[in-house]
Amino acid sequence: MKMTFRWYGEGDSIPLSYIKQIPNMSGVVTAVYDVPVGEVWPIEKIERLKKLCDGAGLQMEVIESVPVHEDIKLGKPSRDRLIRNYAATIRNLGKVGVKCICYNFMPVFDWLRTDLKTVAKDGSNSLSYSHETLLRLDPKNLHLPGWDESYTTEELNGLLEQYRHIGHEQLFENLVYFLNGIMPACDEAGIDMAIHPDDPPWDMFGLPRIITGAKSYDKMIQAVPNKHNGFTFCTGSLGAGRDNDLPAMAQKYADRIYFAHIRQLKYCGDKDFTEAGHLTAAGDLDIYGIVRALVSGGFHGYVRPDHGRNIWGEDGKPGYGLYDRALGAAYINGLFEATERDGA
Ligand code: DNO
Repeated sequence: MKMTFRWYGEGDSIPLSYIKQIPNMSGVVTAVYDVPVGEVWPIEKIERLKKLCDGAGLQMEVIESVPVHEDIKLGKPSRDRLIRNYAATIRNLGKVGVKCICYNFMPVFDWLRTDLKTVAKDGSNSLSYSHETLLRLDPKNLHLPGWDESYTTEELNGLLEQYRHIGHEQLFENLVYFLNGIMPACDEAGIDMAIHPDDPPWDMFGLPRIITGAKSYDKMIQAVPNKHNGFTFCTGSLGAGRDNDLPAMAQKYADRIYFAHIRQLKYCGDKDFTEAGHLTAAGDLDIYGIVRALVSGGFHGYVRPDHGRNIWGEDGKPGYGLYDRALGAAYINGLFEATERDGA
């Protein structure tokens, strides 16, 4: 495995030099943030980012995310041009040595939480989700750090309206159409596409969500067998779905999991959860069992510690501060070292 750390580009308050000091850090997971969704990422911008990473002694082999334009998800006629643009971005990324692209196919909204700073007994704080609170939220007025937000309120209204005609099957067909359109570019560039699961893995505000567990994984592989069609195994997103057996999934799909987001959840209701420190004992997901299953399944992908808490007085970007993610990386390194040596 290759340990990585998410870095939000030059606007990130965490310097690359700090990231480099975390043990076993091979590189960063980053993105070009100032190109409108749907347009081609110019090679100059990609090269600039790559130069910064090189300068810090960090690789830039994973991009999270190249966002997918809503017209592609909606299957609108403009999608063919947008898919060509996406393919051009893939080729440009391939030129600088990118190996893996994390993306998602969630309509309109990316990950959702209802509180960004839930305070724990020890004084740390983390993200949390309450289903009851969510049901009371106004979808037209939601913002989360890290979202690719590019629409006005009117556009958002329009989008929500258009999705009223899109069900799960249609959305899945549109995903397959997209993947078939970009696979030739992936073959050429040697880039793996790693879809991020829907977070949380259920429908939101009447919008369909389709990447929710093992059944979706099987369906995707069957529809697009090309090896460049793979997964970002996000333990926290999939783990919010109480029916998902994460160690079993990790073992079964290890050779299609190109990127693993590892984080912990503490359940506090049928659908509710609070994010916790990475340690297995800190929550309800068997982080040790998941790593062990990845290793024994033959996983060779990238890993990053996902959402951390705010600890030691840090007031970081929710989920993306330095300290707890660094602790997470150290813990995950230990799990991999131990399980790899044991031959899992
Ligand atoms: C949240 C992240 C997601 C993820 C995208 C991938 O913390 O895991 O925003 O980057 O869904 O496209």
